[in-house]
Amino acid sequence: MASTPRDEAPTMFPPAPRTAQAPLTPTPAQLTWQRDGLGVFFHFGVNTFAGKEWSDGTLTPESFDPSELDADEWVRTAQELGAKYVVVTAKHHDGFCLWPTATTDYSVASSPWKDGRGDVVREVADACARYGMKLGLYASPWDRNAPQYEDAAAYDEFYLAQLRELCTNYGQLSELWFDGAGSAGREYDWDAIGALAAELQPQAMIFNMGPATIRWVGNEDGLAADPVEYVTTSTDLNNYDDDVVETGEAVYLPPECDVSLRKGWFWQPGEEPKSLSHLLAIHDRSIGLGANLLLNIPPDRRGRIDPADAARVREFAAALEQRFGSPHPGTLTADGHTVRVDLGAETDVDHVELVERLEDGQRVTSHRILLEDGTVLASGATVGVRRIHRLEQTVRTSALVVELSGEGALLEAAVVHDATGAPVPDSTIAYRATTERPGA
Ligand code: FUL
Repeated sequence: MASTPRDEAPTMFPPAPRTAQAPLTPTPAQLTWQRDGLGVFFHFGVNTFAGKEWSDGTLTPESFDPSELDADEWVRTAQELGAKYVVVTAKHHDGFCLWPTATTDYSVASSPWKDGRGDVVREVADACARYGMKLGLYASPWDRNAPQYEDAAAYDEFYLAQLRELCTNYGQLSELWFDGAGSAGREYDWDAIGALAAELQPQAMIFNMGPATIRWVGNEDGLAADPVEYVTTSTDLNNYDDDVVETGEAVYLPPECDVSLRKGWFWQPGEEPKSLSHLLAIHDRSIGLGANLLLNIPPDRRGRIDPADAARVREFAAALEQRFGSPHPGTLTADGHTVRVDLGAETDVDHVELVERLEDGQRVTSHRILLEDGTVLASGATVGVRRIHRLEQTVRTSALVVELSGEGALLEAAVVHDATGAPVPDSTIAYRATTERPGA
């Protein structure tokens, strides 16, 4: 995997080797993406109409016919949850394209939807523009419809042409989502793909493959491992194989946790959204640990958000608002690795959120939060772009002390919350997403 210089748009050139004493630093675009924190995934395509998670490229385009597709509703739902970006499955493994591509007939142009004149990617891009939402696109490298897939050179050319359309026609993209599923053992022309992305979408994050700038967290449960480290030398390829992609050298590659609101990625009749307490736990163990969260809310066969999902998302948004909607920022005074957080007045505190200064790299290796009398309220390892501690009990205080370890460790902010009466996360999530390959 190639990587990018830290302070410019991604290019094809790997950075100079770094030493352990000089932590890798994020590009401004990586930092912006990390600060955005929350995204919403939309899995939609021929699978939606067949009740399938994967299909093999033989489902007829005739089946794709959403009766009331409402991209504004998709994006509004994401916005109401506080998401800053959305990612749409422009092409899933089946190869069906949600935009009228010139590269294949296997697309919306061959469907009855809008008499073949529709473009789902355009509708979502336009809705994003209306709502001030950033747009990311998922385009599966594994393509089970393309006849040229077995011919690597021919497929590379075909896939590049698809990516060129997507990177040219839909405005600025925040993320190109390269799913490694089905691609174990297959090499694509990442040099050319990276060059295309650098030329046409230099600000877009590259998810997990090729010249990646962000990585997959390694599971589809939406849960990051603690500590969340941004510098790594490897990333897992996909949910179904054990393949690990070695980066060859240490790279700054922050993780994104993807998880579906429902059991499956595509809308299926009879599935239910996850419980509120489960979603809150996912929030705390992704965003709360300094990773990004990409929550999938799959549109149904009408092209609308299922009412049960919409209701659960509203509950989730309301609970997050109750927990974190009235932040109380502290004033920081640092003395070496000890930071005093002045709250200005006696305040009820049951959550503490720390923000590390990351421009010079992730430096904090461990931290503790204390009262001024030395009582330890919380402790942990990394802080990163945000670290949220839910305290065992509410304390009333006008100041906190944060002790940091790590060379050059600095806090940018400390914010406290009083979430009295708010719904609480499930601390014992039993659910794990399947790692079985879905049948086609
Ligand atoms: C997986 C894919 O195989 C699923 O269908 C889904 O797209 C998920 C986000 O990635 O590995």
